[in-house]
Amino acid sequence: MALEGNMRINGQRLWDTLMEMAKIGPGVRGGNNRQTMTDEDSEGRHLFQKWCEAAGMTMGVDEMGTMFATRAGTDPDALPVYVGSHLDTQPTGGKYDGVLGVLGGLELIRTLNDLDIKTKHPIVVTNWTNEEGTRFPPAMMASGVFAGKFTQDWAYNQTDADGVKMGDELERIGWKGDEKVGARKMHAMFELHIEQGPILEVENKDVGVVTHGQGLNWLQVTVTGQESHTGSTPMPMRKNAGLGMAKITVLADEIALSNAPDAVGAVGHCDVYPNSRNIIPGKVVFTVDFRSPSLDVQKDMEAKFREGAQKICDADGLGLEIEFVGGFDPITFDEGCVTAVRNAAERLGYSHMNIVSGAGHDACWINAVAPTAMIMTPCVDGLSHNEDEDISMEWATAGTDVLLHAVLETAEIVE
Ligand code: HGY
Ligand code: MN
Ligand code: MN
Repeated sequence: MALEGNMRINGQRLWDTLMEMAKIGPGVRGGNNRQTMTDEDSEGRHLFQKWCEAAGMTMGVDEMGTMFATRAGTDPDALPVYVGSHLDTQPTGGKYDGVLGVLGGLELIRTLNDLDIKTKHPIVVTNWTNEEGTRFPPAMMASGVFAGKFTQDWAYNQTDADGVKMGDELERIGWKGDEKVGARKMHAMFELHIEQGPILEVENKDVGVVTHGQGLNWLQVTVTGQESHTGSTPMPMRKNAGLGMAKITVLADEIALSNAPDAVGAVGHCDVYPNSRNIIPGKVVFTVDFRSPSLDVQKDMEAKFREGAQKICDADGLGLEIEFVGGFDPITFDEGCVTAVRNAAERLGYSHMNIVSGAGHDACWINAVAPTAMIMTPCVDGLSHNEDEDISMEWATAGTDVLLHAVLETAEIVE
């Protein structure tokens, strides 16, 4: 059976499945708060496993809790083609970030069952643990361990704001599997994901053919001053760590803008101590997120930031510590897989364009150990990591149709 343009997924079933998952870990404004290693994360995992088993797949779980649902191929020795993304969300996340890639993979399997299509290579639908890295940094944690970028023990010992360890939470929610992380070998991997930016919608394209991913640096900054009374301490005597953070936040913005239009930078997290209305902050801990498609720019931004932050703190008599928390170099996806994605969009008649991923994804790490590519769908106003994140059923369907065809071209249909 050849790959035909009329082989398409069931868009309504995909949409209904997305809405069903969105009921787990609801946010406060219509999005989701299903953070990694929470009871809501576990509930979503159980629902995903139920759906996978109903579709005839067998579930494996590794020691980082990543879930691998397998549909057998006709050749048991053939390496599987992997799809998937992540079910964990930001604390004020949307319904589609990551989830579309996991449930789009499930829809692909449901469609193969409907069409009674067999493939030479097995197909595996994956839910990567802790892609967001917001509760337990860094982002793409489990896929990073899988690709050998972080050790498992280091990951287990990462703590959240309350000092709780990731490994302890993984045990508590009962999702620590027995498979050795990274033991699985892949024929290829495709990740479907919303763009999380405005380009595809502005360019009126159905599908993004992701050729590259920009690099990312997360730097944790600790500025120390002196706690003292906000009323009775004369201004010249103050060692205000909060003021230091404000100046360093502006510095990060200026460095990113000086590398426009591709580089970006922001402070997204900050903890002020003692965080009292009438005490000058004695310590502030915050994270700077720098990204660029160019490794040289990425390194230059970090160097300029370290130099500039030290100058600010020296001038204000403040202490400074900067710790590299996580990140990865810009990546180029596999030419063969990218071509399979482009062929799929052409065959299906979907408008498409090449695009560089602005966000980090599990595929960015898996690209280091297997031929990998990504498929992106537009999202409304380019908004993501916001409960108002929104996509259309048409966009979700087009992206998943392309995923179906790219995977079938790679997993080889058996007559
Ligand atoms: O930070 C990222 O780029 C991803 O959304 N975790
Ligand atoms: Mn994501
Ligand atoms: Mn995200």
